[in-house]
Amino acid sequence: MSKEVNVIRLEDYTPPDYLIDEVDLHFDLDPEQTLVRSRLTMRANFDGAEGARPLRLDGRELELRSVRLNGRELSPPQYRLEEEAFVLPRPPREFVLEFETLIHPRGNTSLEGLYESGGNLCTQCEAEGFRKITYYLDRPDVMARFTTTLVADRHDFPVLLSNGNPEAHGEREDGRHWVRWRDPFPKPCYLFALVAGDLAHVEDRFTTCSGREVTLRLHVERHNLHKCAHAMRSLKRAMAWDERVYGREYDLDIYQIVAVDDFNMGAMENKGLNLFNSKFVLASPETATDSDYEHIEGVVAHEYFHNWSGNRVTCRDWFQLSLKEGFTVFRDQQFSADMGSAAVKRIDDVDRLRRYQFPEDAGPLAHPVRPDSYVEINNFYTATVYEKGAEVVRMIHRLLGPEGFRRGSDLYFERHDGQAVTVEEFVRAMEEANGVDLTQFRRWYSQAGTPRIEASDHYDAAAQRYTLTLRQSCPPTPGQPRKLPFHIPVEEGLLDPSGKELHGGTLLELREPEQSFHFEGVPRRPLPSLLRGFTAPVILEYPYDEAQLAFLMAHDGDPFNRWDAAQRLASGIILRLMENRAEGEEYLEQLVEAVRKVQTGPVTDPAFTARLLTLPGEEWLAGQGEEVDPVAIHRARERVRRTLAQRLRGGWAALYEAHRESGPCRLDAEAAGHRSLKNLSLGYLMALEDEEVRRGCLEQFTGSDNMTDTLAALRLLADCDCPQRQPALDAFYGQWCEDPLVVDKWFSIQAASSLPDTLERVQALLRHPAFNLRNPNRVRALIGAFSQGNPVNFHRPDGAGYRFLADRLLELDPLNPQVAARLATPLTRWRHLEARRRELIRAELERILSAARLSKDLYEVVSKSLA
Ligand code: 0A1
Ligand code: ZN
Repeated sequence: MSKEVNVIRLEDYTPPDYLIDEVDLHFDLDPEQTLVRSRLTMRANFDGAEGARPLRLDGRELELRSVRLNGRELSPPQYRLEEEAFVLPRPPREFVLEFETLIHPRGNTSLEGLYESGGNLCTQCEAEGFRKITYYLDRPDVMARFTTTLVADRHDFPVLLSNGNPEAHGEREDGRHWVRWRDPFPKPCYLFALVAGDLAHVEDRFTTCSGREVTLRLHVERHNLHKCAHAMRSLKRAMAWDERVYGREYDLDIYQIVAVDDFNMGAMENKGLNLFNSKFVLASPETATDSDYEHIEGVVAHEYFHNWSGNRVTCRDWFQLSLKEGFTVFRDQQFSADMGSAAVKRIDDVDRLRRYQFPEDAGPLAHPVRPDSYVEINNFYTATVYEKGAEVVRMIHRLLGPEGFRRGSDLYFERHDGQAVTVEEFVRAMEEANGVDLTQFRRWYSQAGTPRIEASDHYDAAAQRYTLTLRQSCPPTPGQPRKLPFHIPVEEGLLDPSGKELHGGTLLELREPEQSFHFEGVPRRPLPSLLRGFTAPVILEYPYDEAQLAFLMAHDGDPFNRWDAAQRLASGIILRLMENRAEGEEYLEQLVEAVRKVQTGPVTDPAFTARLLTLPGEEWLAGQGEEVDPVAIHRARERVRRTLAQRLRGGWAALYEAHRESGPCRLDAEAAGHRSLKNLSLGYLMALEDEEVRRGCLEQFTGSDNMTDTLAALRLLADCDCPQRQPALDAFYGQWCEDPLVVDKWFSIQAASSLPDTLERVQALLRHPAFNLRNPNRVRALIGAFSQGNPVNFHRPDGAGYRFLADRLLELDPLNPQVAARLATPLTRWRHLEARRRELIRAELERILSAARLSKDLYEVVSKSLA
């Protein structure tokens, strides 16, 4: 990294020199100018003479009005102001520091610190946003008790919220009112939050396992009150589940969620006061899809689970982010699996991991689950820290079993309640509660890259012995040229030619670079089913032929591996067709027959069947090769889709009919499963480019009473150059232009269309009155959907897609660096592309880097991508 940037390293960690025990905050709120008064009760945290070490408090973009030490006003040189710090050269060992600072919420477009959204004021402090509110030790290992008083105009801001329990409130004569909140639990400042606004709420109650009554409130804009039921139901389910599965009880009198339209991420677990992107709260059948409903349930649970995994036990430093995120993602995945179809949930989670995390691990930004260094911590809220982190916790769960894992988590929560700890403490609790040694296993936290396992086997008929040999390796990643072997749990099963399980559910523990496992008393040569349930985040290769994959797809006792076999089968065929290899055609026949079997067989779980019949995504396929041409991949995949459509037309039509609902839309998982299979079938039928099918699709679009079916039909129409397209898009916008979350869908659908003029349409949409570069959801809906969800157009051979994205990044970076850096991801995935596109991307990255004032966020991502 050439620009002068400060690299933060794990090895440089030292405990804080000073601690804060109590924080008393007072906000005089106003969108233009807010006065923040803070009173910090502090003490030294080192042995040595008074004043031996200076105190440095973090602060950014603050206007300091006054500062007092033990009641006495200070002036320079008693203190020093730096660009991002307040420095007190010689503080006493125990003292009270009081600040008055001014901040400007309305001008804050970064959506970090205190900002305005839809006329309300709210905060986002993780990871380092609190320093944009007041001077503070903005690091997670400084935990303090917070009292917060909010004062604001009664008319504009009738609702005033912060962490903890409400303590007092009152009116003032000048039209302002105030509320005081007290949070009894010590917390790092990244968990601080406040909200001031004109909000309505729905309320419910939850009685905890020890009989305490908790008030649950969901605050939204008044016109959205009817869209809260699902989020509230999800919250209550999550609370009950965490008591039952982890023995974790909620700890305050009130739990509140606030939905805001302008939010950089999904949601935030501030103590007792979660802030949510409204996308993960609001749902009604007319406006939200089945997958929106699922995501809401998952995100509500995720933030709730953080109350223990993250808040009661927090991170010592930001390198430990996965301590809370990996564990909490694992917990929310378990929860969602329990609420619906566990097999489908596992498939969706692995699909997501492979789509987002595997490419990250194979690219220039690869980093371990516990990174060693960073420039901007906001860039490390990654699929590796979250999703791979969850897989690492899942492996521990698999190795210890559910009871052993629970013993470990009990010990972890008990031992570290109220502390800021590291990944090491988590692993140690798991070890000590179970008397196991996870020394080698710890490498999953420190070594980046996706391990590969090559499996081979040997059958000795005379001895009736089957031998499976697994060989592991891991490619080099930035800063890590060589890797040590991982400890990898590999679940396997052996099938005999009739599909009967000869041997199932054994967990092999691979620790060596190469290891053989012997199975005695095996009467016939078996077919291995490997890595069942995806017991480890690895790429496993075994020389299956097409017939064997079709066999596993039909007969494997593990539903995950049935799906995986289907993916392997389809990927192999698409990639061969792309290379114009003759056997591709022959194998395509086998795929047609395998799909026919599924189509005509019994359907017990329609959601699972829909997954089984979904072709692998283009990004995943691209990641399978080198020197890849994304346009060729798209064509080959389309070719397979069309062939399946033409050869099995009757089957798709029959499935479509069989899974249509009669009567009004139901919202349960079963009905959602039927919709997913029905809409998948419609997708294949639309590949026929047949007028009658198009009419049917339009009928579904106009006649549907739920967003899942409406959107599925609209997406297919938007993807086809037909007269029905534009009127449908116009009608949709006309109907929903007042609903921002639905308008986002309208933008996304157009941006993801595979039609050849999509980039030009996207460019025109930038000028649409509803487009707004300051709203992250809108940015993701248009620019994100185009660059991450539309490979064939983003990778246009003329490089116009890359240029488009680079232009947008340069526009967005000064407004919202965090979102700009995230949006740059597609430009970091160039390694597997063919040479010309690699060069085109490089040129755009260099153009960005030469821009005059780049944020740390975007600079880190772009410069590392070029390295
Ligand atoms: N801790 C949150 C994620 C989050 C991170 C940063 C944010 O703003 C910069 C917001 C949310 C979670 O895991 O849900
Ligand atoms: Zn989280």
